[in-house]
Amino acid sequence: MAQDEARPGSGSTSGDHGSGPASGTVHPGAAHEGADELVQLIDPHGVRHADVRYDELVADVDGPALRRLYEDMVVVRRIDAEATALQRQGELALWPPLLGQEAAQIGSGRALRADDFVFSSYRENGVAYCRGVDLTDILRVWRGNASSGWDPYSINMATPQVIIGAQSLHATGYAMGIIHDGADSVAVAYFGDGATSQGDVNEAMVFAASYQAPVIFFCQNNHWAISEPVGLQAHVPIARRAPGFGIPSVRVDGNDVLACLAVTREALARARAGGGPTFIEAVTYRMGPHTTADDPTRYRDPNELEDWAARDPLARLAALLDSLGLLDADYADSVKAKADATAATLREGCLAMPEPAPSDVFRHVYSEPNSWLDRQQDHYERYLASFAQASQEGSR
Ligand SMILES: Cc1ncc(C[n+]2csc(CCOP(=O)(O)OP(=O)(O)O)c2C)c(N)n1
Ligand SMILES: [Mg+2]
Repeated sequence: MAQDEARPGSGSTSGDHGSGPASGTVHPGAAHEGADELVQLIDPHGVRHADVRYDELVADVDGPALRRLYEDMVVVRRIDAEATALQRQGELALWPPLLGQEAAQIGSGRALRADDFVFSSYRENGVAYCRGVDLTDILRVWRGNASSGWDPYSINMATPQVIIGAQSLHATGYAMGIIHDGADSVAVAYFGDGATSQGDVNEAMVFAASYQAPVIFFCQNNHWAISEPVGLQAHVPIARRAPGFGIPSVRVDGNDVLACLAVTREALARARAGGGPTFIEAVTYRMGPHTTADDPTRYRDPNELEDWAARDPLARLAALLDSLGLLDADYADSVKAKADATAATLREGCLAMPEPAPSDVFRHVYSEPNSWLDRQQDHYERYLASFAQASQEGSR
């Protein structure tokens, strides 16, 4: 099956993942039949399906917990919309929207422990939210005010990696360090479908398998790498690649927050128990542009977007909550108010960010003084000062 045909709802949605490889988990060396199926616990209509294998992994997710996942997704979507608006208003240079990928990010992000460590790309603002990032920090780089956003150790999440796939090596190296420390935390690398064509991701998988490193490769297959459809670079489901490296993999409905939580918990438990890496392919869809500098109407069939809008991750959880009597008007209003208040905080933080001095660009390049850089800074400051001098002379 070509990648672009492999969508939630196109395979079995019976949810019976209890029997060997047909569970959706690809074991190294296993036959591929059934491996392309998606783990799905909540279907696009909001119907919860029983699952022999994964139900027990989310047995604690009761009504209030489902509501918390819903709130997270609503708030993260609102943050994303506000940041997109800030860019359109000229307050940010660029923004990479995550619209449509909320379930993949919240489901996996909420599975993690505080001492796990995340290495992400630029689109995982929903994961950063789960890690407890200060909202202003996610905007600093996009406003052009800083070279980096936050202290990675403050939330155990590295700042976003823009070099496609590089963070998979960082995560694997960190995970090898976890083994040396004798700890039971886990490193998680988030990357996209396009990143799986990068050497870095493939090299990371070789090392992760060789060292049985406690790392999760969490691939959000959002069907596009800028304007390249996933089917161009992956003629088979991406999850099939990992078993070739000796890494078990699973395909999950990336628009189903509960299923994403379940498969991530399973992978975390495997890693903590010394079982090594897992590759998760979360099949989702980038409903917005690649970034605010992109116009997807130039390369994307509008019908495709319409198909995926019908599988919206928030709408299906809302439908499930509604069927459980957990989405009354008062509650819906309170969630909206929380999302609006969060967006207001984001906007305030953005507008109140202090402008950096031009010479700040030289700070944080090296941890120790560097005479070569000091000389450059000196030249640059004299160059800037020459403008002030010239304007003074001109006004005389
Ligand atoms: C090493 C490298 N090559 C090329 C680019 C340019 N680039 C930026 S985003 C992107 C597409 C990435 O697609 P994917 O991995 O699917 O992630 P998504 O943007 O869909 O989340 C490319 C090629 C880059 N940043 N780094
Ligand atoms: Mg992609």
